[in-house]
Amino acid sequence: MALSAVLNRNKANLNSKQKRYERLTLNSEKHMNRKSIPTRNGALGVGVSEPFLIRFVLFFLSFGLFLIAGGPASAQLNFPPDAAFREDRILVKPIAGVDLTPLHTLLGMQLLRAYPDMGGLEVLQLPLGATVDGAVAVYQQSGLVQYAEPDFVVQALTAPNDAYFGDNSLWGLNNIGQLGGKPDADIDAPEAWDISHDAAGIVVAVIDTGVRATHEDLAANMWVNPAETGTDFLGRDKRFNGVDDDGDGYIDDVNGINAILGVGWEIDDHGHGTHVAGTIGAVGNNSVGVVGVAWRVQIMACKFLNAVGDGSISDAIECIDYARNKGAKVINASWGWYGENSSSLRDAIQSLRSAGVIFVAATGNNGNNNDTRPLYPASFNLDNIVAVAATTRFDEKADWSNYGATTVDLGAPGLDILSCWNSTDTTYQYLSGTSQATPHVVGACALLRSRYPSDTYRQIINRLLSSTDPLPSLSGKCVSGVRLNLQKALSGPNSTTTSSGSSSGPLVQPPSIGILGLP
Ligand SMILES: [Ca+2]
Ligand SMILES: [Ca+2]
Ligand SMILES: [Ca+2]
Ligand SMILES: [Ca+2]
Repeated sequence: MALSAVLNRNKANLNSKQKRYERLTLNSEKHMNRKSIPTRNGALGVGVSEPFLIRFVLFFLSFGLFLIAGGPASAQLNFPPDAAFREDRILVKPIAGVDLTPLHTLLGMQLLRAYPDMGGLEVLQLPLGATVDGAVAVYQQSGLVQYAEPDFVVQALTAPNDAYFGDNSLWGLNNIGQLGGKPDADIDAPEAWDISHDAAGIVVAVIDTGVRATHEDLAANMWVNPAETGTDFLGRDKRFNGVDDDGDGYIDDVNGINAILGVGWEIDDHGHGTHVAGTIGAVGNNSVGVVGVAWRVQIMACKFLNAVGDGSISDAIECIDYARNKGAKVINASWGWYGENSSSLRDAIQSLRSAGVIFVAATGNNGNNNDTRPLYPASFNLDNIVAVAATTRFDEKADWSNYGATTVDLGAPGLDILSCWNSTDTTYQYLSGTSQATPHVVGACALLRSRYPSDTYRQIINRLLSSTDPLPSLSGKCVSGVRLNLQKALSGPNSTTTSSGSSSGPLVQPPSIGILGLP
């Protein structure tokens, strides 16, 4: 019987904390004979030794107290006050070789997802009445996990926007001083496009609110899952046959997934993801709308942020896993949160290194110093993360853009960026934020990966960070003190490496100016 059921049944009969304690102890002991501990293939990894039983009684009791009291009265956990998390899930990573199944069963926890490529990371559903604090404490105290943590909530990083239409100047790509801006405060896109404007073979995952895949300036550049197209043995179109043709757990996942609902088709009910997608890769030279940094690219839409721009770590991880499995080489993460450092999200991003995936993350819109107040995932110290601040049409750091001399890599245009919008197939809108700066860098990464296919992810990132425009406004505000310059980045020599391009480099500190050799 699930622990929660045992405790809930007993709850009605208890009328004092002391009695609760005694009764719980009894109930716990009742479950502590050897026959009642489920095992499977030497499960629990430690056998049923006496010290283990004692430890088990302790955390069993601990969990029970959390269930009854409904709060973290005796918890040793100390989540930041601004850390929001889902109340129905936690994430745990077992010690290598340990099967947590018997423990899950005993506690009434349901295994929702498991990720072998992320060290066996698991997403667990709590039983009715259990608290996150209690569940995390029980797993931590079990001695069977590397960590257990809440499923924190993250948010889209768009600053308050003043939406308007009519000014079609994409100043970030080419600034000729429109609207009083500073000429050439841009990424020199037209000059770059003389060198390269297509990344048709590169899959870029937009892990966000979804993407309006039918938008006139995006449809031709949406990634299409090859295993969910064509016709099945009954002659039906695999895109709509209601069958999971490639057995990946998602029915008809043609352009991506909705990890919130666990379904294979997604819509953007917010707009943020569609906007990001347009900056990366709105179709170029098609006589409509805007133009992405890459004219041709494959945009994979992985939705985990809801209609108000909130999403959970567990759903972000599901998107990361999907993107890697489906061959994405660059990921756009225009979201984040302050507070607790999530080990599971860090593990998920680290797992991308072996597949050579670059993870580009927004740094936040509160004018904060991320060196002293980290914003994750941008602030994780992983060498496949590029953290992006926002610049203006004057080549200033946007005053609301976060910064960090050691935790932010470079700047890119992020103020008043025009791109595709989700309301109709012909709608465009201005938005501002590090969310809008990030996809400029993602588009650049896509073009770089296409132009230098034998480069490792670190070599691509080094090209990005070493061939740039130094800005006084970013000096001391980020690692490189520079703004993206697409033309310079694409002008580098061919790689001298003989590697496959998917190999990973060593885990190192974020690149320093000395390593990068600024021009
Ligand atoms: Ca220019
Ligand atoms: Ca499928
Ligand atoms: Ca199908
Ligand atoms: Ca266009």
